[in-house]
Amino acid sequence: RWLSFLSVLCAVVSLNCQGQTSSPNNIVPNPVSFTATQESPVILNKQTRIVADAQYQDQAIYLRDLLTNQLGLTLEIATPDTKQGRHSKIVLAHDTIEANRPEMYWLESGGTVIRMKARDVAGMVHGIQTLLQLLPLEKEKQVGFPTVEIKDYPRFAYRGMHLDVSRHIFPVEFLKKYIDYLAFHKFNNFHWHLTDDQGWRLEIKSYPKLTEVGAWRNSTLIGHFKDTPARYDSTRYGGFYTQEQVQDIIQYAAIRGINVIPEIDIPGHSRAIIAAYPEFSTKPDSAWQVANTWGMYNRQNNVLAPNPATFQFLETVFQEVADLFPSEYIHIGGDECSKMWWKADPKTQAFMKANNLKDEKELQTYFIKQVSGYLAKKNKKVIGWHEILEGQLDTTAVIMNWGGAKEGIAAAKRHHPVIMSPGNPLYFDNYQSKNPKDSLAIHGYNPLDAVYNFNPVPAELQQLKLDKYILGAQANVWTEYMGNPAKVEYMVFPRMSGLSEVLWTDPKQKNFSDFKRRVKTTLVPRYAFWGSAYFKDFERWTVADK
Ligand code: TNX
Repeated sequence: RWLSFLSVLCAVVSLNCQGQTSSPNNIVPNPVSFTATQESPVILNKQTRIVADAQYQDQAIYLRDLLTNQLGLTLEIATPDTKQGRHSKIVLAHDTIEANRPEMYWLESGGTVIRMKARDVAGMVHGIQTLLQLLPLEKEKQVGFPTVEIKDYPRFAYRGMHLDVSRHIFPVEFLKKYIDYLAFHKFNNFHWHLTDDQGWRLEIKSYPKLTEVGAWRNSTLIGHFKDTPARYDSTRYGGFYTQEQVQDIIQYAAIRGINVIPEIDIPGHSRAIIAAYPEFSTKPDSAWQVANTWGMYNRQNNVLAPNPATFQFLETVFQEVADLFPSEYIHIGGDECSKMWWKADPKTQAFMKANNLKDEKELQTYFIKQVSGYLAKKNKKVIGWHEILEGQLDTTAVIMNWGGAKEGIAAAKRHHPVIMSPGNPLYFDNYQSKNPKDSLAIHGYNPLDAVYNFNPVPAELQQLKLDKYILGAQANVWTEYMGNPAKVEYMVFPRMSGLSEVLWTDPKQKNFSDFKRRVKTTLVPRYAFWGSAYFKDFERWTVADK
């Protein structure tokens, strides 16, 4: 049946079928249900119109621009009440009855119509991605779109990709490209790691020195190769995003169905803050510099001191952040807070005593609770790295476990929602090959099959019927050794494509060798079309390689 479908398709769009395999479903991530019929395809040409309901006008423009880019056809956009002619149509319909789940879309095509139905923007955007994957990557005057029926929705509600812009900063244009990558792969959250020891990257109007001072360091990474150890020179490096740029990015993402979650990492990882405002540190008289090297920075002070000025600062900053970002969740970091500086500081010890905090873990929890309180006043909830559970928090706090699965399991047992992001296999800063000449990366080995075969729901939680606490998963892209956009792309492709299927597709419909086939038919040509770098040797390296 597939073969005869393909031959009809090929007869009409003879050029476009070259190189296709015998399966008509080349879509990544694999949809819930896909049926193709033998009817003749819908012909798209420059008369074709995009007919969009009021809710989807922005997505109509988004689709038009993508079609222009991909096919060289710029279609007119109409609303359903404008008089329709005999031209073919791509219909973007708002529908809550058939599209009865969040982020769901139906895509049906036949005769002269391609119709997509969705109840929300994200669902419509997902439909658009599928539609584009069913079209060739060539400039054509006329193309045939196969007659299909696709009903599709995600396995997990949270599907995230993170990007660290502190260790290296990337231009706004690249952040938009990154958001396009997320949209293509049907992710719905961009976790933007905006602050760390090596640079504060977000304009804060009430504390201008955060960017005047905190955004700059005196070291630049040179060399990206494993066989040449990382070297630095002492040129000034840095930069930041203005609030205007941030708003532009948020809006760009929203049109693409993506929520932007900012992370302001406290009370550790705060060296850039104390370089700008030493009064918030346990050693206010020291001249701290923004960190010039990587690592946990244990031995050098990077923690906030619990004094009134610090809490005033945190309240003001988090309120400004809450006003800027529409996201329901704000990430407050909370990872790797070194306790030694609190232990060594008499003022901190006095503060702990006065507030009945028996140890430094309780002080850390105190920080998290204060900040959660400031955010609650702005109707925001918090996400934090798993260390925030070293104390008792109320269960609205979402936990991102970066160690192993075990911290995620522990959090779910305490009835916290969990976003699984264990280092193994979801740290995309780790190596994807054992090739000694591979580009420089950090510690572990997370090849494509490890990512593809990852199950965000541990069996133990399933048995305990606690799996409902798993919201989804996220891969993290720490950029110590990613000094430019091409290196980021090299590290995320095709692993991010693999993760998209983990998060979207029913496990019963997953198959690694078929996935690799689709990477070749669908993704490799697109990586090239986008001008993106990627790791080409993904079939060679697997977890079995020692
Ligand atoms: C640990 S994971 C960190 C980051 C580093 C990363 C390198 C986490 C929450 N903190 O600061 O960039 O390791 O893999």
